[in-house]
Amino acid sequence: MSSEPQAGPLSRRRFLGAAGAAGAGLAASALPARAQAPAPDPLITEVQDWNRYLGEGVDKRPYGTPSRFEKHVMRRDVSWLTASPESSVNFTPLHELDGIITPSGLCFERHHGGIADIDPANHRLMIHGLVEKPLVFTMEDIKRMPRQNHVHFLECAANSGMEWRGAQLNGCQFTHGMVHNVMYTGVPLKLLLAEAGLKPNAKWLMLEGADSSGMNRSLPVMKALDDVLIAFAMNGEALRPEQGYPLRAVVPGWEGNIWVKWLRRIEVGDMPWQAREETSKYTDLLADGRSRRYTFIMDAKSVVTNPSPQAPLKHKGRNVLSGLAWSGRGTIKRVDVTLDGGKNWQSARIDGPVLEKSLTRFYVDFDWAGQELLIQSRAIDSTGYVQPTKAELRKVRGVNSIYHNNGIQTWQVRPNGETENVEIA
Ligand SMILES: Nc1nc2c(c(=O)[nH]1)N[C@H]1C(S)=C(S)[C@@H](COP(=O)(O)O)O[C@H]1N2
Ligand SMILES: [Mo]
Repeated sequence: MSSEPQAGPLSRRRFLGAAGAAGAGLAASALPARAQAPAPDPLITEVQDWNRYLGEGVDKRPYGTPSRFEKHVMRRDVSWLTASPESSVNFTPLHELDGIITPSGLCFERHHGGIADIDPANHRLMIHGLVEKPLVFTMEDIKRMPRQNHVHFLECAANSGMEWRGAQLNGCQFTHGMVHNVMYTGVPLKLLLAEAGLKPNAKWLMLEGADSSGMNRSLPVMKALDDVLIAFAMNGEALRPEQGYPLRAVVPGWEGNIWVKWLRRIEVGDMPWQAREETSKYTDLLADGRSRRYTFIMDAKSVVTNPSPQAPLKHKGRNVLSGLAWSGRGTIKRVDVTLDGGKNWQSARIDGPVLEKSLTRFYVDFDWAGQELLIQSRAIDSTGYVQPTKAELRKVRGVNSIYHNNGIQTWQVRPNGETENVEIA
């Protein structure tokens, strides 16, 4: 893909767009630069194949897939990050997406033991421990209980983890792509717990997966009684196998690790379990050797997805800057954007639904004269919390950490449009 600003003959879209905008009386600065007159364009003057021949019938795509021209839109992994693809991660192509919903087939995946292949007829969820009545639910039992729909982001605590010691990976897919945003359908966990009846000393739950890693995490009962869902559907259809089919925990605003997939067991106890994933992993080793533990909530964060290293600027004049902001503590109240490394800030235009603990889409419509840009975004959430700089984070947390890096990201756009991951002091 060329990152040079486009020269050459005007495209049809460009010509019509300019004429239409002029007709609507927009300010001159909002118009793309244009040549004197459009060159003759065969895409306008000649009939194309797709306009001449019958297309495929309705019997060819019982389950639809994207256009063959969209094959570059895919999850990507970084082979040197992990020892095997079964205990690994791939990344959401954030720079190719818009709006707030992540298409199911593009949601990043994080597995500790590969994808469990579960026949829902043979799947069970057991609730036991400090309960009046231990219970075993089939999938059909769960689907006969009152259900709810909620859109939430899931962010792995290791998202941006490679960036603690400085700019590393060249693309927002890799620096920020361990996040997805999905509409879930499921049963509130508090309803399942009410059926089993919590004993008075019930304080913690242990959630366990049915995959080969049997991954487990401790969840405080208070959160379980608040907004946790036991979900069987995402984006209107059954969960994808990668996302925990047939059943997963949805723990809004909290780190992805605790969203146990292929959920098969909930044990009720009075203390946390000190599982591997909450002791050796997903804890933050501080500069003084102490370790932050049970840091469940994902603080406010944002990233400019376009332009970014995989999506350079290609045109001078009118451009759309786009990005995502989210907070595990509520909604996004405002996003500030700078194009000059923090000298000037403006409020971005938020468009689309602004939901609790959900990705939120923002835009800045701007003119580019071809100068170097240093682009940053800064999220402010409904609690008033302001996304910190990386320097501010390092002051408190040191550089031993892998997890919970919500620092401000910088992209440098060069005069030729190429865009790179950088840090500025
Ligand atoms: N059973 C089970 N649940 C799991 C995992 C796993 O390996 N096994 N990975 C966890 C981690 S670390 C994350 S970040 C999220 C990733 O969810 P996703 O694959 O839907 O993106 O699932 C969590 N739940
Ligand atoms: Mo994770």
